[in-house]
Amino acid sequence: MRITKTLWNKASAARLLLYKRDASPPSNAVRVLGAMLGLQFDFEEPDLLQMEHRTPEYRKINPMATIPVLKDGDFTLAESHAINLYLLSKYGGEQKEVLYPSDLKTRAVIDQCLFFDAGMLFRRLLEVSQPAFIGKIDSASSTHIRNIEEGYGIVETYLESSPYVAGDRLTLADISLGCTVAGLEGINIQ
Ligand SMILES: N[C@@H](CCC(=O)N[C@@H](CS)C(=O)NCC(=O)O)C(=O)O
Repeated sequence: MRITKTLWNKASAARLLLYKRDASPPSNAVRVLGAMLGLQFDFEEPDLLQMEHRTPEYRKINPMATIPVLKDGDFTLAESHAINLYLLSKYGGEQKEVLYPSDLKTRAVIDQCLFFDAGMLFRRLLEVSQPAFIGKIDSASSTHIRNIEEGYGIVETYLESSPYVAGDRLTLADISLGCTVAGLEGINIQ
């Protein structure tokens, strides 16, 4: 049998374990990169409605009490953007230079997009999806909608000057922002 990196994660026989949910944009960003790199994950799916991510046991794994979380052997890492940077650095091979080029300014613009996603765009999605998920609200408020539209406007502005958010090629920034935008598309704004 031909052993490829889809069967064995390159340079390591350790299985990758990902704590995720299917409807979670940051979890999906990790899965998209994993698929692009041919990585295999085992999955754990904490039930967020049952607050399984707020238990003392889960907080030992991730004090932030969020998904995704990656376990690579005995190494544990939370925060999708940090996880993707780690996975790309460790398993990316030739994709490293493609998805996160070493050119200082190109990389800085990608970082700008990753921080924008973590600090602004995804937060704005969470402001609606989190209370909706636990039944506190049944529709987005005008403030939610205004904030989301402003976030979309920023993405659109980036895309006015280049085909991808951080330049001429698809990078880590498109993976994270693309998954957040896909999540925003799921919000029923009327
Ligand atoms: N910036 C974090 C955001 C993680 C996050 O907030 N994930 C959500 C699910 S999509 C979560 O764990 N929510 C649980 C909670 O906030 O209680 C990342 O990119 O990993």
